[in-house]
Amino acid sequence: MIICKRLLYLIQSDTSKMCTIAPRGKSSKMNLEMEFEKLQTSNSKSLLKKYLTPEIFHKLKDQKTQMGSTLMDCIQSGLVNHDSGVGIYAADADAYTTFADLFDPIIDDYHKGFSKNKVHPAKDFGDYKKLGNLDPEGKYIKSTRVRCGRSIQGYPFNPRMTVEHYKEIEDEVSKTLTSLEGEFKGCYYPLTGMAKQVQEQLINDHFLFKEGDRFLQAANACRFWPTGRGIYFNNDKTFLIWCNEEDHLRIISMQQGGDLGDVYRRLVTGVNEIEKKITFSHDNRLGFLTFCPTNLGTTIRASVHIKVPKLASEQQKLYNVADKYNLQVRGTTGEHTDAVDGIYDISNKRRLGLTEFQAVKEMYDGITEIIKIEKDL
Ligand code: ADP
Ligand code: DAR
Repeated sequence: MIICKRLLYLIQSDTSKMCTIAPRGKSSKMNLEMEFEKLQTSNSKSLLKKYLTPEIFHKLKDQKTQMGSTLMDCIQSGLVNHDSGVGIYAADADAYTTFADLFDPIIDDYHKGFSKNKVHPAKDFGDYKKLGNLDPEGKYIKSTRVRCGRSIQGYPFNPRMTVEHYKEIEDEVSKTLTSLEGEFKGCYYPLTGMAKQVQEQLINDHFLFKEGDRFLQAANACRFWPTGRGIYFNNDKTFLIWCNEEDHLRIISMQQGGDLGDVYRRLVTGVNEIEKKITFSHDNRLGFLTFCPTNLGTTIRASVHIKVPKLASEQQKLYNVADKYNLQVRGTTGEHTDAVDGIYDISNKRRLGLTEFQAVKEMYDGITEIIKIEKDL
């Protein structure tokens, strides 16, 4: 694994703020039946509660995938966090098949009509030249980002990964990325040994992922932290890769301003380069497989950091418009955060059942409408 020289002088082994999570096996000490009863009698609005009926529970509770993943491995986060929106993650690629009786209705519900007989379309990045700059005058959009997730074929997902799995994936990913050329040329920075102030600055600048939130911690997605976790980025920090955060890889293109066409061009080119060297986990029906079912299919989230003060003067008005255009509104520092200084993270909500280009185009059209509404208010 190649550690970038310029960080060597910053290296300090500060592991005080490690992501705390029970060692593997603690959650399996959770009594599955008891936790299921508690969820059933709670006022949770999660999709897990909605679709894990007693019949489905008793049918699946003793099932295991070929890699040994259990129902508990998949639902432990939703059992602990009753305020989950979804409440389930796949412990490995097979979990989507072994526990299909539970995953299928949740996937259908979240992705607004992806029934178990529906098939995700073949990968199609389309023509980036059909997208342009959403805000050429620079009045509303601070920055634009497009990301996708990828799992490496043959490896389990977080709850079933060993520390060796994390290290092997980090080695394969860092070796592959340090062979990139041109605008993608850059360095891999492991979280292990990264100085806290460097890590915090990268997080504050929206480049690096935060340490696992309670949903990921309860999903056993933070074990052995920070081992095997890290970030790659090019010299301009416009092409970045997260290693072993929520997914094995998150591939990200981002830049200041609203030129979605250029951001998308860079992402597509970068993903195609990486896919020449690493085999990704892909399913004929569900598309690219990810840890969380909300990211299946294209796994694409195209977002802008945008200020629309008139529309956002009544937050519900902004949310209503976003719903109309299948957009999701997040806070300034990402999921489960609030807007700071009126800057919202608005992105496409749909990732499954449409092509990569259609997902990004849906965001393009929605943001175009939002800016038009803001101008007319
Ligand atoms: P993801 O689903 O990609 O993991 P998160 O909501 O976890 O997204 O956000 C990850 C990081 O990316 C956060 O720091 C967030 O502020 C940042 N981010 C998301 N969209 C943009 C954007 N358009 N411009 C700048 N940073 C962004
Ligand atoms: N908070 C969890 C996950 C929702 C989707 N976000 C991801 N995958 N980062 C929930 O069930 O609400």
